[in-house]
Order: sequence, then C-alpha cells, then structure tokens
Amino acid sequence: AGATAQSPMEILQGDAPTNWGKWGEDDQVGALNYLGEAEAKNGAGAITSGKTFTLQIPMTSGSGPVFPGRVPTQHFMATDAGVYMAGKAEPAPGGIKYSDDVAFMYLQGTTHVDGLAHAWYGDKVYGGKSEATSVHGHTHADVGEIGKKGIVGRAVLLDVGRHMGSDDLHRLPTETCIHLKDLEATAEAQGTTINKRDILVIRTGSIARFWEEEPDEQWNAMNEPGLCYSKELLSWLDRMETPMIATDNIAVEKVVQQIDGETYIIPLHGALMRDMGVVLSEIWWLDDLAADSAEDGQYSFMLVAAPLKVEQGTGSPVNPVAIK
Ligand code: UVW
Repeated sequence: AGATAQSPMEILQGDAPTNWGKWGEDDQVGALNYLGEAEAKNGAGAITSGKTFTLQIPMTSGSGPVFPGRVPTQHFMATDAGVYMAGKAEPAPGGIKYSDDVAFMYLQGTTHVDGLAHAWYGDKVYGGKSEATSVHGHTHADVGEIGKKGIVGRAVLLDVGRHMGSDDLHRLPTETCIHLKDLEATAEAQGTTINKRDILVIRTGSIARFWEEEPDEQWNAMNEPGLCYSKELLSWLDRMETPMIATDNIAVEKVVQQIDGETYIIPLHGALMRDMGVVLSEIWWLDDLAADSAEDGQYSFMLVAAPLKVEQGTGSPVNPVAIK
C-alpha cells in the first residue's frame, strides 16, 4: 500500500512551532500551563479601579450568533408559576413555590472555550495523541481539563475594530483578515504594552453586528473578520508564550482563508490548538469593555474565566470576567 497523501494543513504546518511534549506526554491544557501563580498575581496587579465587566453574550432562546451547522440555545421551563396558577401543583410544605428550567444547547453555541482536542488535522490531536481519543467524546484534552484548571491572568484588549474600523461603531468590515502588524499597530495606537504570557482579547466588532443586521441575511459567520494565518503570527505567539486568544467573532480567525493559492477553513484552529496548545475562545461581548477602555485608556486587566467541567467535552459556555 502507498503512503497516505498529506493534507494541505500537514504540508503547511511542516515547519511551524509545536508544543507537543513541552509540558509532559499527557498534558491536556497546553499553553495554559504558562499561567501559574506568578501570572495570577500579575493579573491582580493590573487592577486599578476594580471596575468589572462580564464578557458573555446574552443567551436568548432560539436566537444567537452560531457557527454554521449549529443552532442557538433552546430554553424551556420544566415547571413554573403556571402550574400553581392552574391549580396543578401545591406549594411545598411551608408555602415555597419554585420553577425549573432546561436547555438544549450546542456547548459552543454561545460565548465559549474550546478544549484543545476540538479541532485537528491528519490523524493526531493536540499532544500527538491519536484522533481515536476523540471518538465518543474526548479522552484526551477535553474542555473539562481547562475547567479544572481555570483561566486566571493578565489580559490585554486589542481593539482592532476601533483602530482599523471604518464605521461609527468601530467595527472591521466583513472579509477583513487581521495580520500581526495590525495587532502591533493597534497596541501602539492604544499605548498598550503586550507582555509575555498575556491573554490576548481581540475586538473586531463582529458579534455586535449580529443584532444590528438581519442575522440570516447579512451576518454570515463565514465572512466575518478575524485573524489571518501566517507563520510570522505563529512564531510571535510562540515567543510571547501566549496562553489563550479570545475574540468577539465566531472563530477567532477568519473562517475562509486563501494561503498560497489554496483554500483553508479555520487553519489557525489546527496551528494554534492542535500544534501549539494555545486555547481559543470565541463569541465574546467586548463592546462595553472597549468603550470603557477607550475612555480611560486602560487596556490591561485581570481576566478570570472558567469553562464548565464537561468531562470529555469539546467546548463549554463561559462568562469571562474582566476586572480593571
Ligand atoms: C469550529 O471550529 C467550527 O468552531 P469554534 O469556532 O467553536 O472553534
């Protein structure tokens, strides 16, 4: 039998940075290992006023920005005041009444963190483990491992939408591919120093557009702005020991990218998650934090975020908290 042909991703990533084995054979959280006690204290050191921002989008039943193929959360009441009002249930002894609710949701159908085994190419996931560890749930590098560790550190907001956006709402136009030089120019314009091991929070303005345009007609995850794959970006993230990248778009990166004449869908997912173990987190709500930062000029803050401990899960909802 002949050798199996390599996929374009395998060829593209041939000489790219990899962190497999760096934190041990069985490591499950990748570049989050860069966040330890010193980095947590460093995060706390970024706090100046104590102003707090929660960065999850609202979870509205039946509506929300999701990656094509997923559906928004469906929320149902299992029991509510109606049962008492209709005389179908009695209050508990003592008089307490209560409601209960249930949700059907894609765990990546709102603001979420991806486990490192969520996306891969070839037949290996993060750490060089076989893709067989990703059958019927992930027995390696599931999001629950990130839930156990938690994400705590210093973060910087790079408001690329405000720096390069072309409209009053400080949003990047659709189809914009964000390059390393754009991140650097944004940091410079903001007067922000990006330190090693900072969590990068990148604002494009994309998600806000979902509520401003007719979702099914104009907001299209495939065309939304996002990071652009380049070796230069990968090497920089590697040197900066970036633990995680969070964005207010659907996939951190621009979903469809052309590289050397070839079409790739979410190539950075392969390069960052699978090869470098950099954690990706998407669909953040950054407009309030960004407006405040534009006003007071403070773009660094403490970030605290913990996905749920979904054992063997691919992704998990999260409501990150920024403390300035
Ligand atoms: C996909 O990879 C399809 O989704 P996410 O953006 O949640 O990583």
